[in-house]
Amino acid sequence: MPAIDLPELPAALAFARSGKNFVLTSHINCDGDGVAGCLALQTILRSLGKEARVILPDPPNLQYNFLAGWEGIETAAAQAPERKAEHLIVLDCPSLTRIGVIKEYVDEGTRVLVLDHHQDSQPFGHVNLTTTKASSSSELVYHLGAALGYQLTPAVAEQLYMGILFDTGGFRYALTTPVTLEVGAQLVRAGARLDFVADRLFNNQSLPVLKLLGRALESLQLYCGDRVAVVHLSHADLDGGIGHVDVVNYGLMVQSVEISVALKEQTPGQYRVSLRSRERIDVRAIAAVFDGGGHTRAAGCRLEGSTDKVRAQLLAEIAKHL
Ligand SMILES: [Mn+2]
Repeated sequence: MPAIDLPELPAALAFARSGKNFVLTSHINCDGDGVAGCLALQTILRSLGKEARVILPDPPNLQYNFLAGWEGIETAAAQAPERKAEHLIVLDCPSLTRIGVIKEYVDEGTRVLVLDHHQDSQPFGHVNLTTTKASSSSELVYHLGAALGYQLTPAVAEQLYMGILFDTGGFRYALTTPVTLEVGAQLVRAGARLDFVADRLFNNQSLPVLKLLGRALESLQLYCGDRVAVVHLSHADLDGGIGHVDVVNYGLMVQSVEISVALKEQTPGQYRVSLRSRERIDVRAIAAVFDGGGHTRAAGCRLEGSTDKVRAQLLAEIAKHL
């Protein structure tokens, strides 16, 4: 059985076994790893006779709607819930501030378990199953489930496989380890359909989103001696409910580019910034300057101002890291 060193695994097992009612959640703007990991862990806990609800701070991207259990996902209401959580499990979230309105479910009686693999992860739980050696939170759920003696079903194997595929970009990014590949193999043995999941995850755009990607590529410009690519989508581009389009990775397709930046104007004058790098450059350190975070090769932050100002601020910081 593939395994990694997780010092708090015994405490996490005790947490799972001793609790009765669980709330599972992830960070705001939850990604494929968080959604898939929550759904898999929900089934694992239910197999132990526990009550487990997946309650996310905001509605997840419809891109993952092929996952088993999708229709049971709840979104937190803005107002305080009737009942606080007894046992809260937070997946894929480096700090308590990033659970958004889920904080309303926490009081002094709430026991918190954190499963996370971010470099800047803060141990904010009573128990913290955190390591940078796991590809994804879904991989951590695999290890936790295996240690609990859970027998994988095809549906859960497929959820975990999708979470891992999402975070590793199809087993391509550096956070993929030999253990990640072994876990992937176990999940396929247990019934995850690898071609189906890859197709649903990566060939799952609407025509408007694909056209938006075209506009993003059209905006691509190179800076710093062609070593930095910047794409930009204005609020007008993003308006109309299109919301999610993953454009930042395309900048790295340009041979000379070492850092790719995507600027998405979520609301007028407010930018969500994504950063990606090839080997060598730590974009998390760049994002951290602007109160963001993430991983060495993939990070993000938020900035305010005009496009020119935001771009200039970022390029000034990036230049220090080239
Ligand atoms: Mn993750």
